[in-house]
Amino acid sequence: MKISSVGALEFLDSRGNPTVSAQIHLQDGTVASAIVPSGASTGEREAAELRDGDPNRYGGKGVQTAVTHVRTEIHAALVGYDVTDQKRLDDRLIELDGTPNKSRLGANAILGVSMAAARAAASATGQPLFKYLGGNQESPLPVPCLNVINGGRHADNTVDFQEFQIAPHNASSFSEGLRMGIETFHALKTLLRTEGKATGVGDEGGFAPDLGNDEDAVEFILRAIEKAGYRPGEDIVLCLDPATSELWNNGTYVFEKSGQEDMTTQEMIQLWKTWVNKYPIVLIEDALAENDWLGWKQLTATLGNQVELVGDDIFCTNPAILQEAIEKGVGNSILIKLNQIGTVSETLECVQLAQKCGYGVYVSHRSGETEDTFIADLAVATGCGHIKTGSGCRGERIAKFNRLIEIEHSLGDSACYAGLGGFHQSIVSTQH
Ligand code: 2PG
Ligand code: MG
Repeated sequence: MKISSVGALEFLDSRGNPTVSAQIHLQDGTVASAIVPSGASTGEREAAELRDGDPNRYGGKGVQTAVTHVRTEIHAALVGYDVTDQKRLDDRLIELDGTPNKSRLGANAILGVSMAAARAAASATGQPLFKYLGGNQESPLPVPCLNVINGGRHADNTVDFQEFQIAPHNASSFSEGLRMGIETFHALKTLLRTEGKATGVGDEGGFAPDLGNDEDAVEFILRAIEKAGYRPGEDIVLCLDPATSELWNNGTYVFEKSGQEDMTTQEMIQLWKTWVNKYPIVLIEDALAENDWLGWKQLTATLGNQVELVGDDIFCTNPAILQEAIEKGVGNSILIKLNQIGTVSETLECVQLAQKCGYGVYVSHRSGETEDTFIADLAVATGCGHIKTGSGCRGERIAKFNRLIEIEHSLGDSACYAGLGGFHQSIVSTQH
C-alpha cells in the first residue's frame, strides 16, 4: 500500500478551462487518478486555486505550476507513504504547503493528490470508493436535486438567482427518482419551447431562458412537474440556490440581470418567507450573502424550523467556520465541496462535525466540472441524503448520476433511497 510515485497532467474542465488531474502509483502496481473541479461563484474564504497567470496560455488560467508542484515537491514528500492513512497523508500536504489557504502549492494540486490517494487506497484494498470512505454502515442513496433552470453567474440570461432545482423524493429508488427528475426536465423543455423561450442550457445543464422575473422560473418548473405527471410537493419538491453573495453590494442585494428593485436584508428574508409559504420549497442555499452574518442569524431564527438553510459561500466546507456558525445559530445545513477546503480528510471532518451537531449535509459539484465521479461515492459514503450535481444533460453532470445508478445496482436488495428523510429534519414537520 506504499506510494511509489505521484504525477499530474493539465486537463480541461467543462467550461474549457485548465484543471489538475493527479495520479498516484503504488508499489503493488495500483494506479489511480482524480480530476479537480472549479467554481465560478466562489466564497471569499475558499482554499486557493493556483493558476499560472500567463496571458499567453489559456488567458492566464493555465495550471502548469500546480502540475509541476505535484510532480516535484509533492512526489518527493509522499513517496513511501502508506496510502491508506489518508489523514497522515493530507496533514503532510497541508504542512508542506505551509499557508492557511493552500495557496503556495495550490489547492488544486493538493486536492487532486488527496482524491487520487483515496481512490488508490480503495482500489488496493479491493473496495468501491464509497465503502472505503464510508465504512460498512448502510447509507441511503441520495435524492438528486436537478438544477433545471440556471441563472446568475452560470448563464447569460436575465435571471439573477443562480439555481432552481427539482428534488424527486417520492420514489422507491434512486433510479426511479432520477427518472422522475429527468422526465420533468424534458417536460420543462417542451413547455419553454411552446412559450417561445430559449432552451439552450447554462453551465450546469439547466435551461437558461430570459424571464420576466425570478419567480417566473418557479412557476415554469411547477407547471413542468405537472406536465410530466407528478404532483408538486407530494412527489417533487423544490430547492434553490440564489447564490446571493453575487448580488451583495455594500449591504444591499442588487438585481442587475433582471433589473428588479434592490432589496435590503429584511426584504430578502420577507421574500423567502413568502416563497416558502407559497411554493413547495424545502431548501434554500446561500439565501443571504456570505458577509451578512447578522441577516443569516435572523433568517435562521425565522425559517430554520421550516426549511433547510444551506451555507455554501458562507461556510466554504471549512470546519472552523462551521463551528462558529453552529455557536451563533447560523444556518442548519452545509454544502460540501471538496475543493473549497482542499483535502479529503478535512472534507470528511467537516461532514462529521455537521452531522454531530444536527446540521444537514448536502454534497455538491462545482459549476466547472469534469468526468470525475468522486462526489457520487462521497454522497453515499457520508449518507448525506441529497446531492446536487447538475441538471438532466451535459456529460460531466450525467457521469455522477450514472455512477449512482451503478452503486445502487451493486448494493442489490440492501440499497435504499433517502427520500424526504434525506433533507434536514426541519422540513419533516412541514406539510410538503
Ligand atoms: C454553487 C456552485 C455549484 P460554483 O454555488 O453552489 O452549483 O457554483 O461552483 O460556481 O460555486
Ligand atoms: Mg451555492
